[in-house]
Amino acid sequence: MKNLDDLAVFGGIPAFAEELHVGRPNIGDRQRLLARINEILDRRWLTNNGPNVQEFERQIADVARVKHCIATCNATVALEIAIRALGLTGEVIVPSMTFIATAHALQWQEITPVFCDIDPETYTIDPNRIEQMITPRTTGIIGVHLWSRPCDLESLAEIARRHNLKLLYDAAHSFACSYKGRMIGSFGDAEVFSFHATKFLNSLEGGAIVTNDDGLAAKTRLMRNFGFAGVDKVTHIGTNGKMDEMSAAMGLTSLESLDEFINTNYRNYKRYQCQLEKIPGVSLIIYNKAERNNYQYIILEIDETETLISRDQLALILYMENILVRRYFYPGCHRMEPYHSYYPHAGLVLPETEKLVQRVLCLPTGTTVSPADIGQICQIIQVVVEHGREVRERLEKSEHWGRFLTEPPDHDRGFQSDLQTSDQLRDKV
Ligand code: T4K
Repeated sequence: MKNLDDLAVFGGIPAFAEELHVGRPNIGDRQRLLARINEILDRRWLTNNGPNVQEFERQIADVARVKHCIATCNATVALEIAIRALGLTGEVIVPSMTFIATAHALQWQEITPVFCDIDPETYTIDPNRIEQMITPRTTGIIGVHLWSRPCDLESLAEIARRHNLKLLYDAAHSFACSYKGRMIGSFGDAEVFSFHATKFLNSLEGGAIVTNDDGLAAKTRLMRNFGFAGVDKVTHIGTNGKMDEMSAAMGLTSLESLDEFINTNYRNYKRYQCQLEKIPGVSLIIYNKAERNNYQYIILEIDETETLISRDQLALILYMENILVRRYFYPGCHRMEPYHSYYPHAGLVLPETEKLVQRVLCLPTGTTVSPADIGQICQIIQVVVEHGREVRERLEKSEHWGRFLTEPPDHDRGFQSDLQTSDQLRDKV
């Protein structure tokens, strides 16, 4: 791609014949997976704490260097169970800059999520703003290790201790990451991982509660299985949060390729970084090289004052090229329902969140994305930014952008829409 007329948004052919997704699942050794599935079928033990789930729990606990792992059907249910097991009620302080599941897991149990702003450096919950949000109804804090970068764990622990609050971490993005040399998984009262298909290590659907607290582990185990403490004996309110054997088989197979997945993500990250660093106004979020990380999110920040085109304009251009970027986590939980109706002015106390959700774009990575793909993506970004002013002017006169503005998406799913090809996108946008 050399000039602007080659861009699909201006009538060129999309750079990719097939869509490039953010969150395309990594698949480990297919034969190993199929062998496991055959064993499951032969054994006729499909769920309810089967051998694959038990082994998966052992291995996850081992990687995270934590005493207990309770595997679940997904991370949202894991959060709900952990929240209930910790006895959270009333109000819980959470960042708005997270996937909606973090807030919903509270609201689902009629607990009010109180949205706290993020630190402008780390993009995780800002410890300096938490104390002013604590009320007599506050029972806990949920920190989110956003895009796998850890929260300020010492400060949060100190605030929780001082105010006698429970401390839970949404570590959905952070499996196999470390903080000051210690693996994520054993901080706070408990942490929750996600092994959803879009995560670098997946079990189809899946999640886990991890903790060093024996009592909490025993309680969450009961709660995951309707509260059964034995046949015909229920000792707790519970739900059905169990992981099934097929999911655990996928999880175990994925674990065998853990290093390969991380190496590929790292290679992709470095490739993006190397090609983007020469383009003014765009940068990738930085990961601390001294720590272990999974590099599963490639987060591009756009400084519109330099690029002259906005994040949304760049997103539209890339989308038209069949590069299905995402605006994670636009527009912030506080602007989604029911929270927006409950607290229409929440944005006033979330200035850093409001800024960040306008600046970031998540780019494709994982084992299905090749170095050549990354080269092409970066080249498009480079051409667009080099001609930022002209692109903006042409785009703003174009039907695509006009229609995009008159039918604005009300959240990211609306932006992504259900479109499959750039032709359909052209029709729609
Ligand atoms: N806390 C945090 C901080 C989280 O980020 C998440 C989940 C949770 C809690 C809850 O975890 P789980 O309960 O899900 O275990 C996706 C994932 O569904 C979600 O797990 C993830 N975070 C979130 C960041 O991303 P969507 O709504 O963006 O998914 P969707 O369907 O639009 O797919 C994303 C992209 O991946 C698309 O381009 C399509 C592609 N894809 C997706 C699937 C499922 C594939 O290519 N193949 C697939 O099988 O939420």
